[in-house]
Amino acid sequence: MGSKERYHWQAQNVKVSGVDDMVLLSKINEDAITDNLKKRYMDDYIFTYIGPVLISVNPFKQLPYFTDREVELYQGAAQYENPPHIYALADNMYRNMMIDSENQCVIISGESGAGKTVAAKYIMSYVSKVSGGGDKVQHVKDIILQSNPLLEAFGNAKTVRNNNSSRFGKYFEIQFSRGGAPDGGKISNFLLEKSRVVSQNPGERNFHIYYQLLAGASGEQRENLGVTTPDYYYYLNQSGTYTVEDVNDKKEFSDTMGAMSVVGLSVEDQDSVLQLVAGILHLGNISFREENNYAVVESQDFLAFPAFLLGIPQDGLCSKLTSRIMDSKWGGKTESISVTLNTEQACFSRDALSKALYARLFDFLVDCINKAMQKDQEEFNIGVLDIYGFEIFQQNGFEQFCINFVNEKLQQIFIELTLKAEQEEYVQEGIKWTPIEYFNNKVVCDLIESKLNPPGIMSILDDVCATMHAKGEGADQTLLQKLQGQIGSHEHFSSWNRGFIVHHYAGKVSYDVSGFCERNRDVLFNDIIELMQGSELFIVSNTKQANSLVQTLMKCTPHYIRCIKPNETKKPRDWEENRVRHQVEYLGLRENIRVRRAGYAYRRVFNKFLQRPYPDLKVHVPDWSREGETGSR
Ligand code: AD9
Ligand code: MG
Repeated sequence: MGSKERYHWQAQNVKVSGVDDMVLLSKINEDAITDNLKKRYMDDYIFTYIGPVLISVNPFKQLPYFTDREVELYQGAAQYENPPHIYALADNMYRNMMIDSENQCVIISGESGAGKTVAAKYIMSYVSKVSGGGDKVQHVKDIILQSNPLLEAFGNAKTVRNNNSSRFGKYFEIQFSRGGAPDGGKISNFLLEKSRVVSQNPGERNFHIYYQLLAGASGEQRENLGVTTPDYYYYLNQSGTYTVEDVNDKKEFSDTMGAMSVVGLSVEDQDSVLQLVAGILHLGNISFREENNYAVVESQDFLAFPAFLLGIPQDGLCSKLTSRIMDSKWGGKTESISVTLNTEQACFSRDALSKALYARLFDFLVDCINKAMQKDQEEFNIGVLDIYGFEIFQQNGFEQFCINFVNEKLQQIFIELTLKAEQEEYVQEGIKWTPIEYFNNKVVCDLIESKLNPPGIMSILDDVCATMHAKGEGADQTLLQKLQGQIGSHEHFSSWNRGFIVHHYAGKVSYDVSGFCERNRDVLFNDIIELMQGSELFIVSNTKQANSLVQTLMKCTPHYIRCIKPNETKKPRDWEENRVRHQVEYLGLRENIRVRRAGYAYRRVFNKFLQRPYPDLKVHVPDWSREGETGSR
């Protein structure tokens, strides 16, 4: 594809202002960067580079340049030949993998609603379009693409910030044969926001699947599963929000069921999945009343149906929800005794069961998809990391803390590999170099995850959970005191009356400490586990896996997409200057440009350079004379 083709494409579709690569900006400051992004955005052009890093601004509308014509245009083209595009990045990953025989990954970051999941899907569909075929490969491609609607149904939800917010993290590896055909895949999922199963804040919904089932179930399903309107269910009626603008839950239900078939779930499995979904809803409607300080199930009528759906005996469910087996030491011997619960504890154990069941269900679906894409021997892969974005709500709890921590870690990888490593490389090579200052958020990562001296927030939390049997207020208050005592003077930490504040790379977040201990332990009592093992469906799993994720990413050649959210209204062409500038700042784009610009625009490890044919390599020399602030070369 040559310049003629490019001209043709631009003439057809878009006229784009600003510079394609912000390394070329004449001034490098937040205003100039924001302004450049704005000009392009107002021309309906959402992509801009900083060297190899792709910046993408959420357009909140479908744009015309994602057709097969663009797929063709970007295939095999060099980066500078065409306007910046996510297809160019995807193509680059694919070609790198084939030519260098190296695994690639793309880390997509940005706050909630910035467009990460949409970007991930574009990458997957591009790769699927440009790679080889054959029936078996086509089958794998179908699974890869259909896994998206399936996992979104069970793992995404409407939040106040995003109508289709991912409430789990996902690393999707597309595996390729030596010939470059995608013939396998593997999904790793982590940190599903389980608490959403049992409660949601105002304006938010539970996971999509619930509303899909309620809107789309057939007459027979409605009867078998006890399906009625959402306001009937405690697990759906707490937030008062049942619908999402422009979303047809009924149609989505049929898409979800179609996706289940594609990934190979038998009709029986599909029925079990829906039975479990409905079972959890009905479990939530079991309420308790207090009798002589003990919880009793309010109405036996509400027990029978969930017990039936979950495939467990009704009396067993009743006694496990209202009592607990505890070990007690007596005269040197340990005995198990049954302790009756109060209503608060009974609700807690009901909700713990629901969350565990849902998490197990989610893992089951991921396992099914993985089995369907499994191959014997792995050759190369391209990994796509799509997680939930950094979030600041009015009230932030343990879930936000975990989510923001994972984002903090991703920012750290970005810094390590693009800002720190690049600069160190220049120093090593003996190139004259004026260091560029940037905020290294390792200090915040340490504040959260350090094991000792001083211990981080996670360690202190684990410690409190391990030593305190009390739950609720007591344990959380102890946690707060210990945090103040041990890390109270840390520059990125402070406390307030209900919790603590972390000065994250993306802003200060006040966390409400209540519920931290309970959620961290996320206990499901042994006797409930036993009960559920009597049923066919379950086991419990899932913990925090941020660090093993980082190790996986570090083994690949990384690529980055930095997504920017231009407004909170979710409307097209709405540009909130201050919001964008804030993201430009905390994403470190200015530092990124400066490091990039002061260095070489194009470099590869020398022996790889020799191995690789470069028919179209032209060295790109920016006009250094225009700007003096970026260090000398
Ligand atoms: V979260 O952290 O999972 O809450 P994401 O994943 O960053 O968030 P998402 O990709 O879900 O955000 O984008 C939010 C919404 O913005 C989408 O549902 C689309 O309506 C809209 N969007 C995002 N990117 C594009 C795009 N390239 N073209 C059109 C887009 N619409
Ligand atoms: Mg998402």
